Amino acid sequence: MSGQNCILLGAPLDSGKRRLGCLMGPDAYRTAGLAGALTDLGHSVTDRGNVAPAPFTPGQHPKLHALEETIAWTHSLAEATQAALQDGTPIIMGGDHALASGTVLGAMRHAQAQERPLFVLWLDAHSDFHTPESTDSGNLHGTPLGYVTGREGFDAFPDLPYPLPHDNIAIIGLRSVDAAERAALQETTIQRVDMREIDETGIATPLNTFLEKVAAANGMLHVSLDVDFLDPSVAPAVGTTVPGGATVREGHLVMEMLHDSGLMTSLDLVELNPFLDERGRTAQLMVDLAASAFGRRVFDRPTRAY
Ligand code: B3U
Ligand code: MN
Ligand code: MN
Repeated sequence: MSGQNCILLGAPLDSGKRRLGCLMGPDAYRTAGLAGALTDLGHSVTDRGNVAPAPFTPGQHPKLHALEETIAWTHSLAEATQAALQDGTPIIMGGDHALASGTVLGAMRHAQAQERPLFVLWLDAHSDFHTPESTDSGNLHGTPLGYVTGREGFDAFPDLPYPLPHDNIAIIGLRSVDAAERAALQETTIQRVDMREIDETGIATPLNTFLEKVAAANGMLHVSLDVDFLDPSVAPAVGTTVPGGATVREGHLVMEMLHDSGLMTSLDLVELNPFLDERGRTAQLMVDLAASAFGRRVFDRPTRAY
């Protein structure tokens, strides 16, 4: 594959939960050398700097944390992502996972304009499928998949052009799903891959199933990589660590397969909290994973046709 136009967007959104630090994420990715890693692979890279939230007035909500700020980010990130998709492959440097309400919305708008379906691959220990009603924590980083699929209670958020179909979503890495999410998810056709399935079949099998579906539909593919997809022993810089996560090797395999598929059209890197990192190792691992998704490999091999 020839060089891509990689567009870096900083999204220092820290409003999706109470523990602060993800606002330092974009600069940690810059410091860890994300742009250089992509340039070395033959891509052209433009860093558009950091996005800012749309103007907002903070309010008080009995349960939801920083609702107005998160909605303001959803507006601005949707616009920035949609604009970047017109020029290349956006890589959104978060920021916590609440940012994906904006980036997926932008990707949905872009895909609709292209008359192509959008697919979403969610790499995460959590399912992030809550609604503002069902969340116990009140943390909106637990709600973006609920929002983009058109669940109820998101009236104050930007209108969706259409609800993202459940058939177009896969969540891989699951090991922390709240009871309300579990009940709701089981009513859907979202492809739900927990760690048990990964242990039983290997991670490539369910990923191939999903990528084949994306390819058959000529879909666009937004990938949202949460740091906690990875095991905390290798990726400690995240507020919500859950033991038993993906290994470094599983992470790279997913990214290499995404590259070989040629299907990924946008990528979120979310939940990195540099304040919790150990000498930058989590930031560095996330940069290395992104490099694998853009073609870094040990040896060339015949690519699989999807
Ligand atoms: N499901 C819990 C925990 C959580 C979701 N996403 C993260 N943590 N990172 C919640 O608060 O909604
Ligand atoms: Mn998440
Ligand atoms: Mn998570």
